[in-house]
Amino acid sequence: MASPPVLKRSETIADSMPDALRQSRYHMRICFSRFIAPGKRLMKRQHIMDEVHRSIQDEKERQKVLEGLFGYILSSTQEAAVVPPFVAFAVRPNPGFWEYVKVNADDLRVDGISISEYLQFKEMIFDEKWASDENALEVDFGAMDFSTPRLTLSSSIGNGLNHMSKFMSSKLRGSSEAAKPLLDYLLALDHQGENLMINRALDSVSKLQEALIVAEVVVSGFPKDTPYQGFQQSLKELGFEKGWGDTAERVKETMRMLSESLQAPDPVKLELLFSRIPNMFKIVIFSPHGYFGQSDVLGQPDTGGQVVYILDQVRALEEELLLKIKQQGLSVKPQILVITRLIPHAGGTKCNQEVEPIFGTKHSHIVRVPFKTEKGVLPQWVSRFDVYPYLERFAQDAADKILEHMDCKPDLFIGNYSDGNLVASLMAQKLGITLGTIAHALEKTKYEDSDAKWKELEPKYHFSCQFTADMIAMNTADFIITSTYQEIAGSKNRPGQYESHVAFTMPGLCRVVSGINVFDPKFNIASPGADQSVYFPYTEKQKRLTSFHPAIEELLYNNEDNYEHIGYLADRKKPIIFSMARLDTVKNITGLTEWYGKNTKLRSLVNLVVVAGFFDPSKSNDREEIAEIQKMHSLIEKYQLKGHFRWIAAQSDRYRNGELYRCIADTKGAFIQPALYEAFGLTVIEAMNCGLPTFATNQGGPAEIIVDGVSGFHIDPNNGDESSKKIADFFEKCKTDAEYWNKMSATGLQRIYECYTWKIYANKVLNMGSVYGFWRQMNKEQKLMKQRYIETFYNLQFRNLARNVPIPGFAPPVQTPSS
Ligand code: UDP
Ligand code: LCN
Repeated sequence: MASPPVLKRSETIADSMPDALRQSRYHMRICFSRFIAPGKRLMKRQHIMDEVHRSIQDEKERQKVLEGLFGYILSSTQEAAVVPPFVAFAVRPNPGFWEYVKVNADDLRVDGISISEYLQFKEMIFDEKWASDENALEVDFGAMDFSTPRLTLSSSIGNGLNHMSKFMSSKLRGSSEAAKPLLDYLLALDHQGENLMINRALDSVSKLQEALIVAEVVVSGFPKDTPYQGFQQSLKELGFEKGWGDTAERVKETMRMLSESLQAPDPVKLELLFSRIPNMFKIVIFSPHGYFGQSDVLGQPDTGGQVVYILDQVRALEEELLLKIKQQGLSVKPQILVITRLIPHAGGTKCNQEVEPIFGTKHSHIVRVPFKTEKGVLPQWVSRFDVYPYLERFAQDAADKILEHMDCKPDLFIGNYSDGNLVASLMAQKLGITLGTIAHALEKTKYEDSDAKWKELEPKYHFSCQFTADMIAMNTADFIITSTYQEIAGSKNRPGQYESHVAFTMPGLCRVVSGINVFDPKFNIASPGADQSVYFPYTEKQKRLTSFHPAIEELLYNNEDNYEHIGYLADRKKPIIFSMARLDTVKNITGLTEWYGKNTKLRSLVNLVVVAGFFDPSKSNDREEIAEIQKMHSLIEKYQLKGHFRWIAAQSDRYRNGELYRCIADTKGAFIQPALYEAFGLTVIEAMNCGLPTFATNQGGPAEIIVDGVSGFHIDPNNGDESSKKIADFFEKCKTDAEYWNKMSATGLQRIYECYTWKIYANKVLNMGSVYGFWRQMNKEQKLMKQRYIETFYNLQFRNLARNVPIPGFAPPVQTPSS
């Protein structure tokens, strides 16, 4: 078979496209006149391909064109803005790499164009007047990034820490002068006014180097396991303070790492050194919107995996901090605060309580701060899309609370989601603290053309605020934590969530020619895990939470409808296919219900059980959820699902949920995650941890978690027939091959243990805090300049947008199902 055409490295699309068009000029003329015939429009790849099919009806001819260079260019095209006689293409040959060209449909002339020109073509479709306004606001964060190193390979994206260490070591190499930033950094280390590692006696690189040689000799004279106190005094006389290690062996190792880094820094040693430096004791994590709580909140609108993630993250970070501090030979107590919103009308949850210790930790708390308006404290829950007017005031109030709870400035801020990232950015700028951000999901990619059509969507989603907040946070962040590669740079065919912020336009508001650069080494993949004390394999019989079995039996098989479940399973011998999610459109629980309803073979093989939302639309105050509830009821009727299908209301007890996954595994069933798009998908790893074979969407994170056919299966949410067939085929195969189910269960677990645990995560994130904290200081000047640009953007753009989001009237208390 002939290999598919690829561009030579030196060739641009603009160079190669004229040849590609020339190869089949006759057909190209027809194609391009079809492209432009309906007038101005935005075409996605599929539309373009459809038009090519219609233009070249002879299959052989079409095949020839599509297998050639033109076919390759089209298959790499994400979209095309048609403004007759021009068709402007946005081509993405590889993750992170984009090129823009325009073709004149009349004479097939090709010209390379800039991002800005391409975006103007696009704007012509949505807002012609604005597109031709010479003074339309262009946003260019890239213009400030002149000294930041960049990765060059798609495959290196997300591996920023590694690259940063290389870059830093090259900067520190060569002379005492070059190594001075490291000395200054160490001299500034302290805990509550007490020096750590070194004191002012060692105020030059040469003094430090000489003292290290002597100190190593001193420490070598002690047995390896001698505690630090055994030789503390001798080191103090040389200018050394606590923080090097808890035993003679560890102190010696750390000293050697520093000596080597001062002599000739190498990235691996430098990264290791930074993983040992005592620079991290207090962390503040921001997640304003909520319900954010530890019980009775999951399944509420907007309260899903983010809360699970943060609570598990806190436990993992605290554990890792305790270990590190012990190994540093210090007796400092770490502290982690999660700052969220206090909701007076908390519907029976603890979200109206100001301070709550976090279960499973010794030193970590949730601290709640209310949203204040001119009329006073906002009493009710508001959707995450509507939180923007409250955030500035929230950031100020939260800063006071943090300083009240911590007796000194924190060492690291971590933001979560657009609102938390914005608040953390404002505070990090003000207090000069290292900032890591996490998106969980960037909304931009969830809604097609959410940028170009922002005006239409604005009343419902306020994307103008959200995308502006996202850009402010991405550019303020010292490092960005993502759960998967695809979150940053997508896959071969689909741009990543961050990548979609590289260049975009919101006609009438701003044209972003450089929002973020996915080759920036601030991007790091650190995937979360699932709490393995809750989600463990169904085979671990002695650990199984059998006390839940009667309740789970009731939940699955009781024939009466009640407030917790509707529908019933007539044949309980069949395996169960199971799904659990918030009842958002994007979770596509209604899609799964429909696939099941339509596929008679699947219905004959398995029962369907879903845990999602409520049954009564009047109980929900979330726009999307209400529509989904109504759709579920109509599907149950349409496909006569009673007897095969059980709909269980949102479940908030994670221990019971863990056992529920395992009970589904007992039926030799499977977990199905059918989302139209899923940023990561915690339920996928929960199910896999329980040993449940898993089918998950190929749109987003799960495509990376699961290796299709090896550790689970991918399903296409946009092709229900194919997906339901794939599930039915699996169960059919299990009938003839008794071992197949066990094999898929075991390979899923293996994948989890190799890649998705909280221990791996916590270690990586603390190392990021340490390395990027140092880089922040080395790169002070550039950081400051960019900061001024961000501040201007915040003041002139974001504040006005946030003011336009309506503040609701104060509502009376609401009852949630759990209250
Ligand atoms: N969850 C739950 N009860 C429900 C629905 C979901 O406890 O009724 C939990 C689920 O176990 C998982 C989280 O909420 O821990 C959902 O996370 P995921 O990443 O799958 O989706 P998100 O809701 O964050 O979009
Ligand atoms: C938000 C989402 O949408 C999920 O995909 C993630 O798993 C969750 O947050 C935790 O990061």
